[in-house]
Amino acid sequence: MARKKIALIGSGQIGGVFVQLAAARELADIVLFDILEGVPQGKALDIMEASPAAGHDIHVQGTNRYEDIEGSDLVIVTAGLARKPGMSRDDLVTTNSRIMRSAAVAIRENAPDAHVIVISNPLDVMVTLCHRITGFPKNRVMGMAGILDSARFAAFVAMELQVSVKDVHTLVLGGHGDDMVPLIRYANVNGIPVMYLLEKKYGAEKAMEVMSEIVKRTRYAGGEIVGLLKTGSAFYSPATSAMAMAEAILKDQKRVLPVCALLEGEYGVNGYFAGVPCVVGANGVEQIIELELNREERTMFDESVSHVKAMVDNLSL
Ligand code: TXD
Repeated sequence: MARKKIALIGSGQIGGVFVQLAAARELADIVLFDILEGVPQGKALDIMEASPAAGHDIHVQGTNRYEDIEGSDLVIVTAGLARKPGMSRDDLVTTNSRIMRSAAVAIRENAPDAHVIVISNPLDVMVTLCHRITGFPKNRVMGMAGILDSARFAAFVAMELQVSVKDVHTLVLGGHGDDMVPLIRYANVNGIPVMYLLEKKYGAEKAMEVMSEIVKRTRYAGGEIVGLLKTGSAFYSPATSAMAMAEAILKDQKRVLPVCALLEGEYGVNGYFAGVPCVVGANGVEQIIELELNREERTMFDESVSHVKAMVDNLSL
């Protein structure tokens, strides 16, 4: 059986880390595309030259020609500007929308049967554009943000409780913005509610204060890294989060993952993308799982989605 084929549209910080992670897993042959001449070719050659030491037998090609993504099973879009200090994700919309329009047309023309994972920001808007312009069915176009945001939430919980990250499970829903919705009620350490463990450690009142700080840090985690790096945004954690989605699709893993998916009535939302728990497998977004949200969670979710709606409704196609 021929190896699967992944195309990266955008060979920058996230694209480069993703390729190394995918090569280490021998997940698929990979085509790295970028408009910068030399960058995709150089990174591809570097990964190929690492292969004897790394022990991975996959082929990685760098290109500036969209034609070379032909027949990809999976396309991952990271093309676009990243934030600089002081910028919001929304500040990227004009430039990255133009980039997404060209990328989506190229995907439609060269990889018409591919699944597409969009990473570029503002994520919820970019995945909407990609879906509209490719015309692909909703199960084959998805955005990566919820896994990253949930991982950040879990990392901060693990740091606070000093437990293994392997045992911390969290969910963040809604848009990939500062109003994202970390679900405190669902946060657990191998089934033990995080709030129970925080209350044991601090008592009820301080436990809520500690959790509020964790939620706040989760919401602003992207900006925290942009402020530290000054030259761009996070790339290890986004690339690793996208890998979970890519692997779930290419290995038909039926993972339950927070994914930016097109809602058509679920959660009371119709015709907009938002981060919700999904079953991800060979057919992409195979199922959307509807949670029972309490009043506070529903209010936060609706507020987060209304921000996405405002951005999307301002788009021309
Ligand atoms: O969780 C999430 N979804 C976010 C996504 C997490 C972190 C970063 N997020 C966004 O991903 C970020 O705000 C950016 O919009 C994208 C990519 O971030 P990255 O850090 O990889 O940016 P780079 O290093 O600038 O890489 C972008 C590449 C760069 O090599 C450009 O030359 C290329 O995109 N680029 C293009 N490629 C193809 N086609 C066009 N038109 C194009 N324009 C730029």
